[in-house]
Amino acid sequence: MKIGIVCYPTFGGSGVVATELGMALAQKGNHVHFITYKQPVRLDFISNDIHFHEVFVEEYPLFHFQPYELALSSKIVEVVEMYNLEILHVHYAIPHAYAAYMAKQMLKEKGIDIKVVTTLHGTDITLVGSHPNYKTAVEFSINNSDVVTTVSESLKGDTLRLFNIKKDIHVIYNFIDFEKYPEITDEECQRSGIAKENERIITHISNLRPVKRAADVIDIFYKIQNKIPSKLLLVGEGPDREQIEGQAKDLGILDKILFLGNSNEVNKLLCYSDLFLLPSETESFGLAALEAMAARTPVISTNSGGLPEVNIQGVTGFLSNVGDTDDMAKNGIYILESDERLQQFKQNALAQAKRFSLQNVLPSYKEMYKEVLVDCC
Ligand code: GMT
Repeated sequence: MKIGIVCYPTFGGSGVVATELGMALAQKGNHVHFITYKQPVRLDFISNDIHFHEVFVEEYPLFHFQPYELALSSKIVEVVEMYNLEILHVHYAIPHAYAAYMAKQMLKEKGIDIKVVTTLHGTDITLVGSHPNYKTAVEFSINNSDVVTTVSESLKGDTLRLFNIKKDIHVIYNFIDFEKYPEITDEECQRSGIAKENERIITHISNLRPVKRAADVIDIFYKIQNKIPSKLLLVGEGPDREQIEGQAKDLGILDKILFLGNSNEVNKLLCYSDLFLLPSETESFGLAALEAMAARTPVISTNSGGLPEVNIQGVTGFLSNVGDTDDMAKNGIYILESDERLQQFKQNALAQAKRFSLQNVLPSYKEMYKEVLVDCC
């Protein structure tokens, strides 16, 4: 199959999923064309079957906002025509589904019927997409996609609740490529460089946007380290970084926190981890939690959005109400205070993550592509 993938090339979950999917499809012999404004950060696999097409937006003094959608839809038309693409798979509705619809209409005029698959990822529905400024266009582009998928049942429910949707929505869960999560021995992991032998290592990975409630991460960690000697690894960059650094300083725990910035090697960083914190306001799936579980790390999360579909209460970790940092800290301490219990939770986390392996999820995408193409011709 010849597939075009439109995504954000950054560290966000939607771009990560799109890139991992593209690489997996190419490994299976499909021709994959990434169309975006920068090389995707997770694109670490080079092959004849992977192409990257950069979307350029020229600055012009008249424009207060640069017309990215216009440049993107023109680039899609160019790439579909040049490489005879059969399917265009866009990740994150805004503005990708809208640009794909425009490209589809332009291609129709040239006698080309490109099939558009839109995968909704979360904030494109729950936070941004349903805002009155965007809702009409987002709803229109979802309804005019050939196939729509969401990354969890919860996000499907949100989409149907917030928009007037006239299409079936397929749920295809996010996945994990276990080849990137090999079993790492204690010697290889070298956790002694980060923490003392008696200390636990706690991790949080996110884009530090308000929806992640990073202040709750600091609060939970503060409460845990009062009872259990521990260190916090904070991976990611974002608008709340400065504020939480100040919060940690005020609480006197700055020396127990390592701010590591963005990383495209989270699989390696997670080998240090005993516990993962994800106290988000909402999370359509929680790819970061799944990545932690694949690295044998139990998860303390909220019970919002799709998190209960990933993190299982009392088995792979615990789920609490948004903002209940006392409960999250109590649950974290419960897991960390016993070596035996921690090992059991680690094993359970890995077993649950395996349900979302690439091998289990990729066939759903391939079947869906085949159905779209059969429907078309
Ligand atoms: O906020 C983020 O984490 C980024 C955002 C994105 O679309 O890039 O993540 C969303 O998509 C991920 C991949 O499908 C999901 O795992 C995240 O739960 C979702 N984030 C939210 O819903 C807040």
